[in-house]
Amino acid sequence: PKGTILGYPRIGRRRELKRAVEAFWAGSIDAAELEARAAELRAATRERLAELGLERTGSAIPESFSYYDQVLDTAVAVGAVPPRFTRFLAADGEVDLAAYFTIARGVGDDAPLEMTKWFDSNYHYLVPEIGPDTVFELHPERILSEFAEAKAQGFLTRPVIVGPVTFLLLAKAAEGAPAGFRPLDRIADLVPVYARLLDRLAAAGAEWAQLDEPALVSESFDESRDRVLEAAAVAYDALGASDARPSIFVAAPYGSLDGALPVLAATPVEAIGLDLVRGTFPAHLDPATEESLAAKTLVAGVVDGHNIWRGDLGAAFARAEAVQHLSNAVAVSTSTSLLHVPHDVADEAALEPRLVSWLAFADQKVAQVATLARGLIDGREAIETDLAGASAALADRAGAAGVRVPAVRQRLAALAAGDFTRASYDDRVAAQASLDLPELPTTTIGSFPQTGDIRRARARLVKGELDEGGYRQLMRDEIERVVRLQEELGLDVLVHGEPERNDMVQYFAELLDGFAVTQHGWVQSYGSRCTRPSILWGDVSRAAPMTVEWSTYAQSLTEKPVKGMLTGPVTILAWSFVRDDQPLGDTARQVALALRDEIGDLEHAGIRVIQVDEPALRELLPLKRADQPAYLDWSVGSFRLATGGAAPATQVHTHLCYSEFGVVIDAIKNLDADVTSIEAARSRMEVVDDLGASGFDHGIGPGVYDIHSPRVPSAVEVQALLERAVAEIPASRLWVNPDCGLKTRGYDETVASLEHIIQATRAVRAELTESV
Ligand code: THG
Ligand code: ZN
Repeated sequence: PKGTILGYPRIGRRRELKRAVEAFWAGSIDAAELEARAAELRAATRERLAELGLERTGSAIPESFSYYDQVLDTAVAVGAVPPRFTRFLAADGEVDLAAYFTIARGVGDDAPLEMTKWFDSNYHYLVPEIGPDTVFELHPERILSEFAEAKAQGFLTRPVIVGPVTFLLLAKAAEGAPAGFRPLDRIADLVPVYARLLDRLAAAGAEWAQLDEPALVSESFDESRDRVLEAAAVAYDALGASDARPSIFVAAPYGSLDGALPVLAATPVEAIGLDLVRGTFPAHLDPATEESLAAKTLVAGVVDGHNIWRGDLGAAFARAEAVQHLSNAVAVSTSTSLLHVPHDVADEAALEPRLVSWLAFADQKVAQVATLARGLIDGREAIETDLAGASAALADRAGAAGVRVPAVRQRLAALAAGDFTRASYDDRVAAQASLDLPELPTTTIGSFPQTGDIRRARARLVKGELDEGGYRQLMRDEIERVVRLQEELGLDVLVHGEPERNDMVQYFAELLDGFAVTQHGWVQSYGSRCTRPSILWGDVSRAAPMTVEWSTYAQSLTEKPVKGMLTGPVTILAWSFVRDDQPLGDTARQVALALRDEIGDLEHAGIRVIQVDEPALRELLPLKRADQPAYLDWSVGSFRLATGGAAPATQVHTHLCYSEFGVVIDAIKNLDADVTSIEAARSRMEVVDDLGASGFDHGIGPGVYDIHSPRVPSAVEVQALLERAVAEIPASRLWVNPDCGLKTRGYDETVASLEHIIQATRAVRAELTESV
């Protein structure tokens, strides 16, 4: 085929899969019903993709469905299920749906697979656990049945699976593996299982299989590049050598293959997918590589799969044409799976039509691919109207009011170095003594449980069943309850609990100029959980204070300091769809200035502690080392710009979570926050050592309660974590807090856990007093 996509959203246009999966978990539908609904969704997806212009029988349509996560699917397909879950499997090792979700979600004391970010996206995958003794064993049932299901529907589709190199690089060493063991050590044992899978697919009639190898574009793994390339060579030479197999398409989204391109070119794989949006094609190729590539299909990923802009279709076509001299088999595709974008802009009746004309969600991207494919076959003239339409939309967007706002630009242009710097830390500590906090101050990260009542109130407000005044009163009542609870518990720095926020980014996007929000633009974040990223389309500014009313109301209820709660500029960008017509750093500084004004207003209203969360600081770190310094410069700079106007007496906190922060420790230091709370409970406080080693010398609150699990830690357990922290960090700089916000937890476990945290803190305070 001349046009394809690397993957399609699987959650459903109206989140049908989320609903079905959650109904299955709740016991209200059985496995057969879940299977039936999923099959219906898959069938509708195939029909839709054909309707949008992908060939029905040309292996153009990927089988990229997953009930939860594609990395888990791959682990299950190769039999890499951690021993703690084997008791849930059938006698022959097959993983039924109930077992599959148990591995994803854990049960009792058996922790689920760890979850972490998928490349530089807001999608989270489950981390396979691989040890020296992991037995790889093929379980192709689901892959084969979905392919057969498509065939019965009249489609010849292309099965998609995570490739062996990426699979092992994304895995972590299983518990008990000897020091120095790396999952990649097992490549030679794993590849034969993939070979058998290919064999089975060929027997089932598959003509192509897609193996996703995004790890080949990344330098962010704890493995040398040489070893990674060697593994790729060994794996694809071996897979290519098998005699009964479909053609192999290795897809490499999220960046440039660089040195991995000659390596893949030298293997027998039939097609290579290049991300020509985020990545580039090497300027020079050695003659051997040129010769091998000429015999392969080059799949030019020229339609951006990771954002929602309609973009410059003519330029995309030119990029596809530019690789045509390298091979006479060039196809166009999306640069990445469309997993990262919502289904269809046509569902957004409430968006400005003009904005809609600038956008392309998954279905529009598929249509763009089909158009470009037609252009490759029939020539540019055949698609000239489509290219002109996209260009006109782009020109319209560039000139539209709000895209460039002179006042915002002038303010940005007038920034000086001093705007990024606060008083010295020592002066700030002295000024903040008036907060009169005890040793080991206790606090929470910001949100309290979002109860059904809170969600229902918001839903009623949106539907017009509750007026603004009634809604505000309900939120104030909730804030009062949360403040009273914290006083009873004995916390030192309180929060208002954020009942008024649907999402920590969307809340701000709805209030800032330059953003639009969608009604149905859901994107899978992990498992059945979705977010609705906002669209940052224009220059950003703040029309009015955004949080002051709630924070000052909370502060009016108590003598204890209440933290003002803001989301930082990097996280606002990371969790939105961001304009692609200017450097991210410029956009981040616009957001930072809006937050800076908010901080000023909070200070004037008497708020003395202000937290600016940056959980996504690590997420946007570029995959290539060479690009990282520039990123760290603008990301850290934007945080400092947001907080740089705070008075010395205002205590600035930040919070980081969802990632391994070891690689960005210096950046965390450079944020220059007075206090940093950071996820640490699951990693047994490793980050404390990293921060200690880096010379970090400001306040630090390593999380002592893993809020991602319903488990309530005992006071003894928390005390042990705190004792470990006190051994590393002077007590004068140590804070006590959970790992993250409490919004996904219930009240019972929240209250119990916070009680234990307070008890443990009191015990450690007493130990410290004794030892003086
Ligand atoms: N907001 C945004 N992105 C995020 C997080 C967030 N990315 C990282 C991390 N947190 C991902 N975690 C979650 C946790 C919960 C939910 C989504 C992502 C969630 N979503 C609701 C659901 O799917 O039912 C919908 C929420 C809503 O109604 O808006 O619970 O916090 N942007
Ligand atoms: Zn967090």
